[in-house]
Amino acid sequence: MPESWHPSEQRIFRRAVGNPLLTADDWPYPVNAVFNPAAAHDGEQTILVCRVEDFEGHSHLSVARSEDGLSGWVIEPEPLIHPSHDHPAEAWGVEDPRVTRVEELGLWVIAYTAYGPTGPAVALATTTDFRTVERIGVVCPPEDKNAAVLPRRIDGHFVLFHRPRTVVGNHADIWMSRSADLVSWLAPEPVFRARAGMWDSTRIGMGPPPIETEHGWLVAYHGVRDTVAGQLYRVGLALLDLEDPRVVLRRSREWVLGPVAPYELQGDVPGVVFPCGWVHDPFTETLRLYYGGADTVIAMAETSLSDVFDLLEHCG
Ligand code: BMA
Repeated sequence: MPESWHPSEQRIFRRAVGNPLLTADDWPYPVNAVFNPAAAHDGEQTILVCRVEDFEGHSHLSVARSEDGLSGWVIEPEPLIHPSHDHPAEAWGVEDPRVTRVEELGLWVIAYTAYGPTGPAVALATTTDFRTVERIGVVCPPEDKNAAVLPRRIDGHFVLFHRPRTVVGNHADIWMSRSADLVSWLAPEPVFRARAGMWDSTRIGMGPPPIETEHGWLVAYHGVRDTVAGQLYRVGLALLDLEDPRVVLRRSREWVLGPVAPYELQGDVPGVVFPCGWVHDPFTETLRLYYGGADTVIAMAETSLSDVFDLLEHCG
């Protein structure tokens, strides 16, 4: 199996030798799959908020911690967010978290998909310690998912990226909304769209919360393409304007990570790499992207900001 086979992949991401880093076998109780983790670093440890699917087919979110972000994971025996009767919008599970440190509030904000009979919706919760959460609740009604909050306000507003399913044209693109309080959100504004004829032609969705850099907000997103063998989920990069993130400064034409490793090609949903978290180490410039492989396991691929900017510099 080639480690990578595509020009952008060769230049950018290196898969961790220990992939997959976490599987269902690592869990302290029987589960079907662990995938699509949010990622955070609290100054001491890498914290993954993992989507864990049980044998009813419902997901909950559980925390795994590691000193080096690669090994020695300590997994909480109790879920951090579990569907409950008090939250009917989550009756079918909670999925695909993204975690943002919002310094102004002294909190981590978790954006996740609340899944229930009315469809997937965007929900928010906050935590200080990844041991308990305060639910804000559903903030974008169905059908909406793939949400991530920016770490700071822009023009007095928090910003949430999300993926509403638009009625006209049945598009599934990346939009953003603004809020003064994280609770009430203004009408969505378009950011960028699926590209006809390309690897991200069917649907796109925000990956981890964008990172603020001197060049703009760095975005990793997933792009989907329909094929006769099913859907392929790959990862692309973009840069958004720092003060007006509706403005796309750069966008990779090629994907930078796609399913080629066995743990990305075999599993419950073959052909999926789905990133929800990354950890940037400002001292080493290392950027670690944590992602789900084939909706079954958790893996990581590493790059550096300079490699990322070298690539984006050559993109329109
Ligand atoms: C998307 C989400 C993800 C999943 C992906 C591939 O719609 O539901 O959780 O990883 O499909 O199945």
